[in-house]
Amino acid sequence: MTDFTKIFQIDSAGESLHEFGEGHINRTYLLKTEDGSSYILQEINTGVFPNVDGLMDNILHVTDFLREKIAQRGGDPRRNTMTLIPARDGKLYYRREDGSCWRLYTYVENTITYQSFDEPEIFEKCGEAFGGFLADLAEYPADSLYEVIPHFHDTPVRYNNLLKAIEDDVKGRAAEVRPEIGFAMERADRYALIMDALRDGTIPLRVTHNDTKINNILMDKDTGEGVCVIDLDTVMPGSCLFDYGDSIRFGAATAAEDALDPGTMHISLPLFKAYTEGYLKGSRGCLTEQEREWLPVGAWMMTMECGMRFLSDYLAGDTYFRIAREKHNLDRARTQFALAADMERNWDAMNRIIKEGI
Ligand code: GN1
Ligand code: MG
Repeated sequence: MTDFTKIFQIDSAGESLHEFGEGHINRTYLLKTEDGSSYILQEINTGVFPNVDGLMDNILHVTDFLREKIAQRGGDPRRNTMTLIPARDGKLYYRREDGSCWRLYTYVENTITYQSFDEPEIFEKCGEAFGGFLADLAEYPADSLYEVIPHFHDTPVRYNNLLKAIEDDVKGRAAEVRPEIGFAMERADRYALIMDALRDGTIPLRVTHNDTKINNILMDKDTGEGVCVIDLDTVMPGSCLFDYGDSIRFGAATAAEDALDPGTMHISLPLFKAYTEGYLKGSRGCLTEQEREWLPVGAWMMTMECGMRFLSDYLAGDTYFRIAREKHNLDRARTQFALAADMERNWDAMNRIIKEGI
């Protein structure tokens, strides 16, 4: 095994190294060292994140800020946010001779992550954790953040990228996905809703996480409480509707993101309700009335957007999201569109739940 003590500021040699987690972009490993400590080692996807210095500066500044906030409210800064371990040369990551970039975090012990669950109580805790993340960063100077992936949740831009991928049709796959293309096109007049509201100030620009899948929260194995929000790569200025919406997309769904049968994909209203309650509690009253009212819009928008991103990547030949099987990205796109359609069918019920929570 590589001698990690020569690369990062750790003193004990590696004992085991295993691939870890479910991310589609970076590669993640669990490193255990001889002194019994554990670390998260990640290879940063430099195709997706070409400016690694900008990315890592963001993470350092945001975690420094969070550490102070957490300490102020009596939390444990070593467990409630991520701790980077610098490389031997003092940099925040290590660039290998082959150009690959690696970073090391301490591992937060006694925690688990969920891919799915049926218990609303767990999802409510996730909502509380992501709501807390929003509230903790409410005073962070958004302008100082480097925009890691411009237009990340700009749904009209994502739609245009889809149109471009259809036009290019580099793999000759467009003919096979006509129904999916039609589904995305029929809804095109709604994609600018959130971006327009951000631009005209109807809803505020905030510092947001932007990738709030439930597997991006570490939960305490014993108490079930959310311990730490992870995967800070896409922390950028955005809307809380992105964060809330992406969690609903992933967690309030009755099937996995890549389920083979989109017919099994529905919105679970009990899970939707539980997350909403947790998010409103965790965000400690910082949401405006308009933001609260538009929470279902966020859920629908993030689901459509993610479906369009998967579909675009399928058409482009699977160059962005890591796939484990043929048509993986098409399966993902189909589940997302099925979920968005089911949200449309349950639109009144979703809105009623939000109203009751206000
Ligand atoms: C990617 O890396 P991971 O799995 O946390 C993607 C998200 C998507 C998600 C879909 C940087 O997240 O935007 O919503 O896949 N991250 C990036 O599962 O593009
Ligand atoms: Mg991610």
